[in-house]
Amino acid sequence: SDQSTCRVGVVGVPFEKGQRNTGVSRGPEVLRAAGVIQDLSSFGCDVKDYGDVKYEVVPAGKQLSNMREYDDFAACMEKVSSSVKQVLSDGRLCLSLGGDHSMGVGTIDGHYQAKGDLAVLWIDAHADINTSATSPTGNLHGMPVALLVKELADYWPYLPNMDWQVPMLSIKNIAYIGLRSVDEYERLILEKFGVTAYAMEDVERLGVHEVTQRALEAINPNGERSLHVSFDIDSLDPLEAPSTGTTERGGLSLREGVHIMETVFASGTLGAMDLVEVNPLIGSEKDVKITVDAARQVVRAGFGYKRRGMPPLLKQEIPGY
Ligand code: Z70
Ligand code: MN
Ligand code: MN
Ligand code: MN
Repeated sequence: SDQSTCRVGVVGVPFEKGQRNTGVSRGPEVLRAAGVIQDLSSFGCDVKDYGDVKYEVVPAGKQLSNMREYDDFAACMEKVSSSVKQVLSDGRLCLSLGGDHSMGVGTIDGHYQAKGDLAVLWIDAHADINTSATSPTGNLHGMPVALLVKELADYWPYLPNMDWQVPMLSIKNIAYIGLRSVDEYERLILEKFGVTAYAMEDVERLGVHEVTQRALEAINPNGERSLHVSFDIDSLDPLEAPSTGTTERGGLSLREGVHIMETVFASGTLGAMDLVEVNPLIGSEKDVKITVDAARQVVRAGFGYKRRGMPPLLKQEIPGY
């Protein structure tokens, strides 16, 4: 069976300086403690934990306007990129556990370096496509997509300590699912470039299966590109994932999130997945458990777990007496 060919490398990114809430940096630790890795091995994946990314800051020597904590971001994402590239070069799929969504710059850069031209599925309540000139907050977790796409390269100032990162994605090869909180200039960018974007009303109109199929068809019609799925837990409704920094009501159900990832797995194109923005310091103990359980279900669906059940790994005979 193809179960034995499921090889995964896990990278933890305990980075939270792309936004203002303390606690997201503890995402990797709580996701591991809850059993994300055992979840995958329980149905046959060969999982290797590459540990958490560490970095040392090199001050850029000048202040970049409206990019909070830029020095830490630039230093950390260079390391994230190398780790993801290493996992993929070792012949594994890469699961990156965040951490805030600014880490998408590192994970997608590393994926590109290992696999070349990519398709990106960005599952999020937010578009994360502000530049430093359009961002209303200066928070870097609202900017990763704008840093990655070629079409917006000319809208950035020179970014010191980011020479390792060259905008490489074609904006045509990105699709969004789950949008419901998009800033004005983000909307302008999405329209100007005709970005494939399925907002919540599209999920309502078409259903989650059709939306996912159309998104994958738009960004990877022949399935020849390696697929990067960046899953922001705030894409889910706050009833399903309360422990995150920027909740937006009216989101995806957990079932819809799982269905998206099952459809992704079935496409056979997944190269790497990010699971980001789980913050165990937000909400009650129960809120954290609900959120972490939701994250685990979404992740295992992406790597091949079936809700209908999985056959036993070892003995393929029905035991008798
Ligand atoms: C807003 C900004 C954002 C995540 C919030 C919010 C962005 N558009 N991203 N939560 N994951 O600050 O740019
Ligand atoms: Mn996000
Ligand atoms: Mn978000
Ligand atoms: Mn086709």
